[in-house]
Amino acid sequence: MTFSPHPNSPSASRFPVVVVGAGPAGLAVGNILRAAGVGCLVLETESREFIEQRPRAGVIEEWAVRGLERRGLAGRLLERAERHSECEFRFDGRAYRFAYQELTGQHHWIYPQPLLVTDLVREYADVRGGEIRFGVRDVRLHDVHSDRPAVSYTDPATGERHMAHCDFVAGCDGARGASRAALPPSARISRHDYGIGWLALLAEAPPSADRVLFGMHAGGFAGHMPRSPGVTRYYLQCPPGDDPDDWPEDRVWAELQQRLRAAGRPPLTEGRLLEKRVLDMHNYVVEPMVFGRLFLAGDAAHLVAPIAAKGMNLALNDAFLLGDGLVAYLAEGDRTGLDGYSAACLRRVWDYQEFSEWLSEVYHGTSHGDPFRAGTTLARLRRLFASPAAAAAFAEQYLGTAGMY
Ligand code: RFL
Repeated sequence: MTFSPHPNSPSASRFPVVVVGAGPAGLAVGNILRAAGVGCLVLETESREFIEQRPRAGVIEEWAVRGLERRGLAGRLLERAERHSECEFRFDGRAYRFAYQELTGQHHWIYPQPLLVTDLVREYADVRGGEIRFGVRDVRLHDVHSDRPAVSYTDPATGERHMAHCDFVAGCDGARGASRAALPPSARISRHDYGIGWLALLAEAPPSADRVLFGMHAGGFAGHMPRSPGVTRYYLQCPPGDDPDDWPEDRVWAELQQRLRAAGRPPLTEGRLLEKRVLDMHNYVVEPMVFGRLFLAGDAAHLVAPIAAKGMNLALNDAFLLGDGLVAYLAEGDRTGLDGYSAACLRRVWDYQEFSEWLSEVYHGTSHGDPFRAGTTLARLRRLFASPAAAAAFAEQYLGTAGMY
């Protein structure tokens, strides 16, 4: 390992790697580094309590679960997560089960993101002894194009400014972090806006089915995602920028009941709404994902609207590749993983973006008032249930099992 000497200043420190952001990506990278004995510092703007409760994702693909397991990070997940084998499409007043596990041999694992983050923080900080600072302010990246990059931040308790020198910066601070702000003009950012909003809801209500439900309805898409025995995530398509206050509980449940109604299925079990926010559905991809000594991972590099439940899975894929690549280089001088990092991540990123776009048309194509789009959307749906080849292709993309990654 090659480390530069400690800078001669009381408020400066030196780590082989500084990880910016303690979401799934940053914490997975930190854990991989600590397991190999590589020193690192994780910087996070929020408090530990906040990140351990922030509700978001819930669906983890089986390859990602196995990736966590191989790195000793899935103990509680394997004990507590539910496994799903099928999902259900509802359209034209009927329900159509889609048994993806029979087609791929793999499951979706249902484990709320705050539980995964809680597990990863505990393992990193309390078990593997990793350094982490919560609540830091004014995080700034410096000299990432030199071989002596650094990250500065303000300590929330003292107000003192610190400089952490390092060999590499892992930019894992999501869509609005300091890493994205530090990108050079050469970064290409490709964007796609669906022009659609989703009202994202968390309900204190048991799931109404033991599977994910997708409702395609002339009034708009609706989704049902089990999260735990007492909590269910729901989505309702709405105009982008809609005000959540225009969606009182009565209106929410009336729309959900209507859009997810299907012959032979009971009405949804209703409950108090714990979260209600409007997401404007858009995507972006930053290319490449490496700028000098700054390696982006997760939402900092690519945002994928939660249409196909892919964002956290991509964040974990990046983290595995980056963590392993950094360990190989810092411990053995092998640069192969770091050199191929961006291209390897982007293969899965673009494939998942394409699938999300395809699925978005399935979800939303019947609700635009355009009979042509509604016709082609229904043709896609019917094909899934009539053609074994189409079903196999869908299952492979939905579970992320393609061999090409
Ligand atoms: P995160 O989770 O945003 O973590 C970034 C962390 O960085 C901190 N931060 C900073 N730290 C230091 N300095 C700064 N300047 C900083 N600025 C920010 C933040 O506080 C945060 O702690 O990014 P990461 O690790 O890349 O993980 C990405 C996932 O969080 C995201 O892709 C998923 O939540 C997307 N997503 C889903 N993905 C799935 O794979 N399956 C799902 O079922 C799924 N459901 C969802 C979702 C996202 C949703 N929302 C809220 C958009 C459902 C929803 C409703």
